[in-house]
Formats: sequence, structure tokens, C-alpha cells
Amino acid sequence: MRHIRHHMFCHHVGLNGLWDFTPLPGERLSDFRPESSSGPARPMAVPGSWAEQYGDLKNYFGLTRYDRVFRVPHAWREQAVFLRVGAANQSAKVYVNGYCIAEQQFGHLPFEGRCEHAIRWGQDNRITVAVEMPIDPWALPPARLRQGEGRAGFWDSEPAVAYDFFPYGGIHRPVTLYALPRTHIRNVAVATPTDDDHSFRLVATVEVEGDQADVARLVVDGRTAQSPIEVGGQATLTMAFPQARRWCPDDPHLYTGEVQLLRGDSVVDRSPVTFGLRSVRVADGQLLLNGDPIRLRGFGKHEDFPVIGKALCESLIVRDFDLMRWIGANSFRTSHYPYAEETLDLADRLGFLVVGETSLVGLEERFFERPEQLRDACAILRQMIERDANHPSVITWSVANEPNVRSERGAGFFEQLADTARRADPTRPVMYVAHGDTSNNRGMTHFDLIGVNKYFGWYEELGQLEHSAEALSRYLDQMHSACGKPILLAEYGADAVAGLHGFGDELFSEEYQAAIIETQTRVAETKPYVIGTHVWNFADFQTAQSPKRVTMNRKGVFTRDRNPKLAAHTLCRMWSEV
Ligand code: BDP
Repeated sequence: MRHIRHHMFCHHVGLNGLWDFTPLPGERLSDFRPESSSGPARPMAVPGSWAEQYGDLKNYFGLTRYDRVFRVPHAWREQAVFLRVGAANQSAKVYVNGYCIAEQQFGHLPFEGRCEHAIRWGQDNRITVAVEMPIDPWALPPARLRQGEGRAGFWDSEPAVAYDFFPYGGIHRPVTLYALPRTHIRNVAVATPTDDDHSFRLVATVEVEGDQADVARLVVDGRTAQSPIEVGGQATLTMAFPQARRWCPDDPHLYTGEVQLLRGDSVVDRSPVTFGLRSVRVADGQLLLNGDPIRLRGFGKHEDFPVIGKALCESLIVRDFDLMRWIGANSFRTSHYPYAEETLDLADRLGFLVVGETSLVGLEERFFERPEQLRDACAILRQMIERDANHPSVITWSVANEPNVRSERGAGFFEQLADTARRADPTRPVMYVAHGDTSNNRGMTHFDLIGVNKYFGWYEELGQLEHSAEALSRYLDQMHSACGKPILLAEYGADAVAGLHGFGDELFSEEYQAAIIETQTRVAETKPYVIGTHVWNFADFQTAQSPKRVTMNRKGVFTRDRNPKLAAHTLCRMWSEV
């Protein structure tokens, strides 16, 4: 699939805006027929979450259809025409004039298909996207099997999802129609391995569709490399960078170049390529960026905002990076799903380090028994890596959040996920994010980095600041001696209702949250094997309803609308000391 940035360099039409929307209660995506008539439609913004746009849809979880009419520029007649959806939650099928051209089972990941065979030139064309947001115990991520199950039976919620964020349905990322020459570049995957003498190589794997080109060429800073296109449509281009300007948070230098397809002397297609030269690896118990140990300071986040829900909003992304810069963070985790491509583009430009996470959250033993779940989990992981591997900001792949792995079979499931990630991308370490202890995290030894989520002072040692510090210290040491890997404290914190104050030990007060975060951060910083701390969460976020949530999860150090709580000022002070 062509990288989103490349659209700027080919003919494209954005199909965001108001679509006709119809809920189809009781129907399933598997039986959907685009020609069947449905009830009266109402306007729905794309990108957007339906639950945020209409009060009566707040708790609608099921099948819906989005329709709109579009015209295709006549000049595209001899071209290959694609329709691309950045992401829809949770599963979707796309039809052009009744022909299904693409589908996606997994939310938060793009999908596209060629559609020139379905287009009516010079006439109106109907595009229909059927989107389903199931509350289904076997979806990924899943709902609970029964009330009381999931998240280790921790609590019940409505809807009964096995994860702690609101199951927003909708077309959440841009819909784009674009055209390429019939013979074109499908994808350029870059890897930037380091040689023994610390010089970099750029290895660009070019996938070609169509048979009207014989050579692929890479042009960067006036230098070129070229190679014949092999049977099967692939070419590998290599260029050495002995004097590389390395990408790092203080100097996030991006190289830009171009890949061209040639037939004889004429250029058949061209595609930009952007990359950063940096190395990331785990050695001597440390996470090394360009050979030097790096400490991560930052957050687990969510894609979540009032009215917008889970949809892409570029001003919100820019604002969040500005707030992260202000507070002194240098990194974040895309908890608990792959974020918009635009977010990673900005992280590349601004020099943030990203833990890229899949949507595999809420996994427990029942999943490890079913081969189709392993197949789907690997597919999600591979699709994320394929989409994001060109981003220098992404330093590790987190395969899942807080699975409950007690059996040999579960350990095998995670071994396979680790292998899948390493096969898809041998250049980055692979992370496992644990909660609990060694008994429910079998298989974590297959990973290079371990994230641990622990809420001392909140879910454990409630209200006891001092004990919570000792408890964290002991816990980190135990986990480290069990796994022998560098550890990221990937979640810790406490809920605080903005505006609620106290003397420091009142639950839900801003003071208590600030104190917990400060104490726990300081404990983690004393551990040589801890490679960083990610506070949970950057901002308050919407969840399913539950007795443990005052309308939402309030562990943000910013409110949902991005005002700082006391903890934000505390972190700003602490991180400015670094
Ligand atoms: C962690 C989960 C996260 C929750 C958090 C919490 O990974 O998704 O939001 O707990 O309870 O265990 O706030």
C-alpha cells in the first residue's frame, strides 16, 4: 500500500466531509448488501465517531452504512484508481457502485482497493462504506465473554468491552481517491541498517505493479542508485551514508529523496521517500539510540477528544505535540492501537520516540487456544509494521497490552508474535507490556524490552504514598530479575478530577495524583535497568461506563480538553531538571 505522504505527489481527491449515514440494527457486516434499501439517512461527518455526533447513537454498537456520491476526474481514465480509507472502526467493507473493492477486519489500520473497473466515467458514482463496531468477545480487541470477565475480572462495564477506552465506531481517518500510472510504485519500504563502522545504509525495497518499467532508481541529494526490476515486481536499492547526519530527538534530521520507475529513459512513475538515519538496539541492559543509552520520558496516550471521538484532527495532534514539548516529554506509546499516520509523521519531524503498539489489548487464555486468533493477531502486527516501519521515530514494536498469559500455549502464542515482528522488521527491538507478575506473563522472555503497568498508590497500596514507593521498588526488582530485560515503566498514575483539591492524600484530588506520579517516577529513576517512564495518561479519555469511572478515565495529567492539572506542572518541573 502506498504511504499516505505519497498522495501529495500524485493526483488525489479527498472524500472527507458529510456523508449519508444509516444505522442498520440487527444486521451483520458479513451479510451486508449495498443495494438493499435502508432507512432514511442523516448527515455524518467523516472523519468522525458516530457516538459523538448524535445523542441517540452514543450507545449504538453494530452495523452502519456511509454513502456518498462522487465524480472521478476524466483525466484519470487511463490510470490505476485507488480508494483508500485511513481507518474505520472496527471492521469495514468499501463498495463502488455496488462492487466491493476493499475490506478491513481490524480497526486503526488503513485499507484500499483499485476501483477503475467499477467507475462510471462522466457520471455520478456511489461509494458505500459499511462499518461495524461489534461488542464481540472474539473481535480484536474483544468484548468480555461474560459479565465479570476480561481485564482479569476486574470490573464490569457497559458496554462490556475487555479494554478501558470507549468503543467508538466510525470512519476515523481520511478517505482518499487517488490515481497512479498503470505501472506504478506500490510501496517503498526503507530500512536503515548500520554497518560495523557505524556508517548507515539505506535499503529501499520497491514494489512495482504493472509491467511497463524495467529499472528502479533512487535519487537522494543528487546521488543515485539503480537496479533492474525483478520478475515479480520488486527491486532493492541500496545507498551508503558514511557521513550520516543522524536522526535523534535533538536533531530530527530527515532525508528526502525520490524513487523513480524507468522504461528506457522515460520516467513512468515517481514516489517520494523520507527517512531518518538512526540505529536503535538493546545491548548491555540498555536501550541504545545511535549507540548511546536513552531514557524515555513521556506518556501512554489515546486518540480521544470531545465531539471528535477517535477521529483524526490535525490541530489536536499539533497541540498534543506542543504540550508534550512544553512538559519535557521525549516519547509516547500509541496505547492501545496504531495511531494515525499523520501523528507518526509529526513525531519524525519533531524528534519524539514512539513505542508503536498494536490493538491487541484484552487478550486472555481463551484466545491462545484458537489458531485463527493467532493468525489475526499476526496479521494486525504485520500490517502495523508494514505501515509504520519507515518512521525513524518508531523505536520498538509493542505487540500487545497486558495479556494474561498463564499457559504454555499462551507463551507459544507470544513467541510467535515476537518472531513475526522480527521477521517483518529485523531492525527494531520488540516489546511486551505486562501487568501482574511472572505467573500471568509467561512468554515475556521472548522479547527484547518489557513494559510494566503498575498502579501502586491506586489499585494497590491505595492512598499510601510511602508504601507505594517501596512496593514499586520491590516490584521492579522482581520483574527485572525474572525477565532479565530492560524495563519501561509503561503505565502508572492515579485518577484526578480537575479542580478537586486536598492536602495530598485524598484520592481523586489533583495533589494526590501529582504526589503519586512524582514519587513513582523518582523510584523508577533510581533503577539502572529502567529505560524510562510513561505516565498513564497524557489526557483524560472517554471509557465505557463503570462504577470505577466518573464518566471517563481521569488519569490524564491534562483534562480531556487539554488543560493542565497539577501533575502536569509537577512533571514539567521534574523533567526540566533532566
Ligand atoms: C491499565 C490499562 C489501561 C487502563 C488503566 C487504568 O492498560 O488501558 O486505562 O489500566 O485502569 O491496566 O486506568
